[in-house]
Amino acid sequence: MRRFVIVLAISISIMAAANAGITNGSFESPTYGSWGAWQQASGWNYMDVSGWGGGYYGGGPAHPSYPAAWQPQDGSQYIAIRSYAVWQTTDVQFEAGKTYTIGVWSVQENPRSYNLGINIAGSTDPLVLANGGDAITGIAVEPSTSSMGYFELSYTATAADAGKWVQVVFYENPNINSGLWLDNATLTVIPEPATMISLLVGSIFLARRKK
Ligand SMILES: [Ca+2]
Repeated sequence: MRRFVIVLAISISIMAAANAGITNGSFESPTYGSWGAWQQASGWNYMDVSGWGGGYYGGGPAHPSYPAAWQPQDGSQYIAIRSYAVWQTTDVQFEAGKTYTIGVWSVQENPRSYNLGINIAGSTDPLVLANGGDAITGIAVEPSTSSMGYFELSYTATAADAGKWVQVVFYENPNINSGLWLDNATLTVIPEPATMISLLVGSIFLARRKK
């Protein structure tokens, strides 16, 4: 039984691989000595979504004048955006039937609804972001102003998505224009139910054989 539990635990961890494919999801690289405007996190692309050039982004350890609630959730660094999007193409390609969950931690400057946008996009070209119109799915949520909270968006790929590169996008709604802090972005991939069942059956079989 103990062996079965161990094998089962390993199987489950293989089934749900957190952070698969996201580069620098915790915004820890490069290491900055202090918070700075226009400091970028490696692996991420920054895009002005305001259309009026009045946005902002920054990154690094928490600014000394930020309140206690606005601190990194994971590690020692995080980023801020206002009227900007940050996005990246992961090294994961969609497979039909698998479910893709993007998670991120966020806190915002002012209480504004629909301020944090999370999109999942898919490109046939790993170097190009499908623009907003090509987002496969998206949500907009309202982070707390008093503490970092976790938000996520899930999507199950169809046959039409298969082979496209999974792209993750976070943006601050340019019609709202209130600062957002972000940390600890993750991508979790869950196989379709049939695959999960066969993995479970395989685990049971292995555990029995080893008795
Ligand atoms: Ca971090």
